[in-house]
Amino acid sequence: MTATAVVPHSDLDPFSDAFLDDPYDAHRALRDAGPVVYLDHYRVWAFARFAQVRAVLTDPATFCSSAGVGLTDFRKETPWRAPSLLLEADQPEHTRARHAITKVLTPKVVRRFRDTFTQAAEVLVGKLLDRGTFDVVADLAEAFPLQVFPDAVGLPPDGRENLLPYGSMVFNGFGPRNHLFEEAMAGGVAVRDWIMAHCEADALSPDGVGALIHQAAAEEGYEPGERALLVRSFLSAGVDTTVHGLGNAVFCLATHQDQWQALRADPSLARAAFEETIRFESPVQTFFRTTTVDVQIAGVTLPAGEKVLTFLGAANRDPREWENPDEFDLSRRAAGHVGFGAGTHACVGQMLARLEGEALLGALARQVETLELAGPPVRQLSNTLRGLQTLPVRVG
Ligand code: 4MI
Repeated sequence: MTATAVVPHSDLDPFSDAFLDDPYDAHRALRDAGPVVYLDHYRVWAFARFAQVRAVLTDPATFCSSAGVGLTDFRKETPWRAPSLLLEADQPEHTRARHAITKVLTPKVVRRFRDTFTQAAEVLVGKLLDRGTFDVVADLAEAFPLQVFPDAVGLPPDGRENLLPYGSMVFNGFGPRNHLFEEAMAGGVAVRDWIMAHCEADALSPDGVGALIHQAAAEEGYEPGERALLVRSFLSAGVDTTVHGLGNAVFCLATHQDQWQALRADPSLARAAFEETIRFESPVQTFFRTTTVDVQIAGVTLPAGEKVLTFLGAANRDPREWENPDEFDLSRRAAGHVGFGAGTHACVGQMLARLEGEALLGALARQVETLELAGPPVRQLSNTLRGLQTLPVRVG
């Protein structure tokens, strides 16, 4: 029998507004339907249980990335931008790109940013405390990464407003051509041009991470155009993801006052709070892979050349793996979640992301006594990312 005959089917649309707005009931339904589910809407195989998501991510030879990690199959359709040398590549090309980047993102370089990030976070939180009420998304979750990350990369001060619209194109671009995809891409030519121009060595300050990438990539034998594409990975992956992670973290804390009190009592829990946020409200909800061969998984054979969809956010709340998964709990061991992926493609910037989270949540814990919602949070829908558009709070 063919796999489509034995695998449970679902008519859920994981890229519909309703699903993206509140995915957790649908995640449970997908997990409970079986270890692998066929999504009739997109004709793809879906994995929502932790064990299978992890198995897919840690077998890149079988579940490849070079056909794209969105719905678009690069073997059949032209992608909206040149494929990433890092994200949308397999061995050996991926290994080479990854090596150029890990050569730069050493523990030493990451340590260099600790003081800068911490100080910037303390200053920003101090200003917001003076204001009393503010929008967490614009004034904190966007403002902070938009300052420290482009500084770290070595981008000039002008034009940074292009980073978030570009991120929106990247992350909505992984989904189907629905209204979110079209809206993100509309009028994006100027944004793309700015991004590509600022991946070039002459646009980057000589002491930043971008310049180091150019250097490391040159040593690996990459041509100038390819070196710029490696910098593009930073500008694609480094802003929207952390914006959503930081916004989600403050949202979780403001809506779980016991956990906020625990963090205030012990600001050294800031790192744990960020990690638990990545598990509980995973900023990157989904990624696709493509089967390279007929593959046996959970007792069925999936054909070669097909898209499979991994639900990272659902895996991170799978009760088969986690105790009380729907509880936001700083004291749990959240390590091992797949919010940063897993295996060879696991987030290469995760140490920088954690540093941003630790700096910002630490500053809040040290300076703020009361944190409460000052209005209804509004969700920002994205084909890939989970996060908020606005989050009004009052602090004291
Ligand atoms: C996981 S988010 C992400 C990672 C890498 C790239 C984009 C987004 C890229 O362009 O390499």
